[in-house]
Amino acid sequence: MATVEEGRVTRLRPDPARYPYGASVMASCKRWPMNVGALDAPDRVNYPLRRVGERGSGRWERVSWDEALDDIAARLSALAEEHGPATLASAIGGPHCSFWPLHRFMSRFGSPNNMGIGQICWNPRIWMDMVTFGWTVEADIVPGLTECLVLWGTNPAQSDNSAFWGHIQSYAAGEGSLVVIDPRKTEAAEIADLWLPVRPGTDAVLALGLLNAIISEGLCDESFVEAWCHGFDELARCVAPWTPEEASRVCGVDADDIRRAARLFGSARAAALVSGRGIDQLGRAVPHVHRAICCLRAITGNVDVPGSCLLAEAPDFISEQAMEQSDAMAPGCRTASLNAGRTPLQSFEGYDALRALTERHGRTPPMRYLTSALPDYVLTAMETGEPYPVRALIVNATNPLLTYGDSARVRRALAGLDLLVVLEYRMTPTAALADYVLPAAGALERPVLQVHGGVANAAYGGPAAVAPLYERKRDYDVFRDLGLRLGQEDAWPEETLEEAFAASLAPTGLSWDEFCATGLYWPAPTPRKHELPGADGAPRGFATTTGKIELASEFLPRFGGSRVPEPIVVGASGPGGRAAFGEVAPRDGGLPLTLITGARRQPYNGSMYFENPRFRKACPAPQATVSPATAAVLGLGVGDPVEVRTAVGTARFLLEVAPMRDDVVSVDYGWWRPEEDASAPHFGAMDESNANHLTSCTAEEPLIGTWRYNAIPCHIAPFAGRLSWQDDREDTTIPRKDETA
Ligand SMILES: Nc1nc2c(c(=O)[nH]1)N[C@H]1C(S)=C(S)[C@@H](COP(=O)(O)OP(=O)(O)OC[C@H]3O[C@@H](n4cnc5c(=O)[nH]c(N)nc54)[C@H](O)[C@@H]3O)O[C@H]1N2
Ligand SMILES: Nc1nc2c(c(=O)[nH]1)N[C@H]1C(S)=C(S)[C@@H](COP(=O)(O)OP(=O)(O)OC[C@H]3O[C@@H](n4cnc5c(=O)[nH]c(N)nc54)[C@H](O)[C@@H]3O)O[C@H]1N2
Ligand SMILES: [Mo]
Repeated sequence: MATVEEGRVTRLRPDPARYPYGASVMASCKRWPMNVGALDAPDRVNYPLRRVGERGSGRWERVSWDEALDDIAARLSALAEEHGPATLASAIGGPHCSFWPLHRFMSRFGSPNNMGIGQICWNPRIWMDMVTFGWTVEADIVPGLTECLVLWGTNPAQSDNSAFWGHIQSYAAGEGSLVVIDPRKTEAAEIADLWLPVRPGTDAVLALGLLNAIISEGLCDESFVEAWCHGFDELARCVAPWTPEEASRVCGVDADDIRRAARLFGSARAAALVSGRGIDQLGRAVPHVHRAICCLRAITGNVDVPGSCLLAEAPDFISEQAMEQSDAMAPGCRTASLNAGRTPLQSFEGYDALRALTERHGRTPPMRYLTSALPDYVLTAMETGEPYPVRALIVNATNPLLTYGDSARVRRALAGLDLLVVLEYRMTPTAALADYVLPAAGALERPVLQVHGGVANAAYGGPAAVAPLYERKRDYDVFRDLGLRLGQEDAWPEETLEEAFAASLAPTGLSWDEFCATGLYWPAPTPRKHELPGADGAPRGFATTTGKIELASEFLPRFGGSRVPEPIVVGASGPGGRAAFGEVAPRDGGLPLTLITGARRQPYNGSMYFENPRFRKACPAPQATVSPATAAVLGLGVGDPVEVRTAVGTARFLLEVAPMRDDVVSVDYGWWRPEEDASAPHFGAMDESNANHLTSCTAEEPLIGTWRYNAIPCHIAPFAGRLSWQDDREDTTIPRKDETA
């Protein structure tokens, strides 16, 4: 609830009448109050800026929007003339805004080259859920009804410290059991009944072990399997070798604990499971882990049942897929796809095949996400001109120099472009390389309608509090204005974002104002939809090839995938082990460990909010976390500087000690210094502690292309020098070595 005086927001309060409200969440959340200050922060970009010096030199001139957009449109036309429209790529990141305006622009311009981070966040689960169940499922955690909850590779205490984490805490305080699968003893693991400290990258084997135990102990829901599952015998055969003892040898979890987890999950009347990016970022193992999780749900009868998980409903509003206008793609768009023939699922072929199934139940998958181009391929096209040159890039709401894999590669590729346009709030290292930095309107300056990628009948949002300040623009207006300059008149009928949102909500019968009154549209999903009568009066089943849940997939083999989940292990723990990622030479006093990156930590988000002095005081330095035993072997204590090296590069952190596996180091991601010069060669100090100097974005998984941010062989050693963060230390609260237990 914003108080607006003379066009400025002077005060913000939580609004108990609107979603999402929770008194204790609002009291503990550090982020919402900062929005007032962020609106007028001195480092916000307020006017379109055009590069005048050399690329990255940090020399800019202020230009008008007309000058900027006229020139960008002219240069895009010329580049498209020379190389074809696919020479333009776009980059997005986390769901900071609605991405359909950018994607509509790209579809109409004629380029399929929208890069995202979907292949390591969201897509793998969406793909495997859809392939197995005919659509996505969401956990339905109901205290009193849900008897077992598994959190797998997710730590909502830090990543979703909203009503959701509160909900999990109250669930855990009740009768239901909580199982946490994570190499770190997270806050969630602390309150769990059972913590399975899995060796990073071995989750597929752990899942097969759980399936084995459930089947061999007779914990399957036999009537559900009989009626609704396809390929049970085949699944049973493939999990047979993976007794808890066998699985234990690979995944490092005690065999008895695997059995206990299987019993908790398998004997619960209703069991729910939530997975996170811990298992989305495992390269080649990813589809197998997700498929095995789908099978766990299915053979225990925990699909589309209250208290377990519910299949999402088709949206009543106009889906994101339609808002993107991806069916109206300019000719040539599809054939130019860099994914074609390389990542057969994450491609138009895979998408069309999936859609043919789901549309039988009236559901259209989000095309732009499930066909988005692999950063690896787009960067290669930038670097080498193969298979054709990608010469221009529009970056919207992402900071790829810090958040995409292999930052040095990303920086080189972006620095070599003919045209780089960045829509941003502030001068990030990515923006510093641009030809144009365009000032984006932020949270209070634009209406919001978030629709979860369009895979559910759920939307939340609300009105803008104020019109954009200075010359900032909403991204809808930027892409519309650019589109109109490039002959896209028929693509942009609504003049404003509010009108576009109103049009998309129209089929629900709600006006924009009616929606804004509560900020939430979420009719409760109907359970057991497979039992509803289909066209012929018989139960309609699931929208898969066989009409059943596919434990053995009839779909994936069409794209070179396996029918049943396989025991794929990646990283240091996998076959070929450390050599698979290149040899990392040991150094004096150091240790070879398995690296995981980016475990979430409040109050930051990705590469955001480091400009906030209060946050920096509370959390002043990027940390590398190891177990107490590992710290002892290294002879190091809390706050000591360490250097982490992989086959890709080096980054430095201060040591943190916490309960976790001894063979793992977990490093923070996103760190840079917004208070320093973001331009070359300093780039806001992004080279000192950047987790993505340690990762690669090489497409690894053959169906979707998922790369790896976890389970990476690395070497950690004491660092003899001083880190810049230590100079911040005087006025900070980070504990020193002498204060450690
Ligand atoms: N504060 C904060 N919140 C955020 C974000 C942020 O940057 N900061 N980012 C947002 C985004 S983009 C996302 S996608 C979500 C992600 O939200 P979550 O999915 O909850 O991600 P994390 O909190 O990082 O939890 C991932 C967990 O996986 C574990 N893990 C690492 N490797 C493995 C492995 O091989 N196997 C298993 N089983 N576990 C492993 C890590 O130890 C970590 O605890 O968070 C969102 N919320
Ligand atoms: N090593 C490692 N790397 C990771 C991850 C990891 O766990 N480990 N996680 C990955 C995951 S899951 C994700 S989703 C990505 C996140 O990657 P990004 O989305 O790139 O991460 P952010 O730092 O949150 O970048 C957001 C940028 O967009 C700007 N911004 C925010 N909101 C808006 C807006 O509305 N409009 C505009 N124009 N700009 C805006 C911010 O100022 C900021 O610079 O990172 C990925 N990278
Ligand atoms: Mo993400």
